[in-house]
Amino acid sequence: MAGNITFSIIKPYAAKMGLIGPILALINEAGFKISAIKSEKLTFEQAEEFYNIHKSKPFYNDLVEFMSSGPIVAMILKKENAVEDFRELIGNTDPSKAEKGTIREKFADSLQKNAVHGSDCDENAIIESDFFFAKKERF
Ligand code: IDP
Ligand code: MG
Repeated sequence: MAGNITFSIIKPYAAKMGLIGPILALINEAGFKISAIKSEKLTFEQAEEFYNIHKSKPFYNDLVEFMSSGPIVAMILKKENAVEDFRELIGNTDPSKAEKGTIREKFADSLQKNAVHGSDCDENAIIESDFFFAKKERF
């Protein structure tokens, strides 16, 4: 059965460019409830751990550097079928391939600076949520 939470990050460049509000508006309009939210700046080591799954990829080091380059907004989002529906809302990893109206199509700058993160499965949604949020920070 599909889970009802996903985890998302508004990435540094989008946050810096004033896109937090517009991105949250699209998330809200798509029917997601915000269960937890905070702004923080990851250390290089924290970003390494978060993206550990991509350690062997050629883009790993640049990605870790980028993700620790400025403040991000982390959030847990609630909705039926959250992981799949959120992946649909954000669009393809590569914004040039993202469907019209998706968050990445609208707000991404590049493949790396693609505005938002979204969990890829229920198991990772839980792992990623636990990485950022204590129980008392979730509602
Ligand atoms: P996803 O964010 O759509 O799940 P992943 O394949 O998990 O995509 O990649 C994680 C992040 O790494 C992407 O969101 C993007 O910021 C970055 N990334 C992925 N592929 C590339 C690449 O080929 N070049 C540079 N950055 C990449
Ligand atoms: Mg991914």
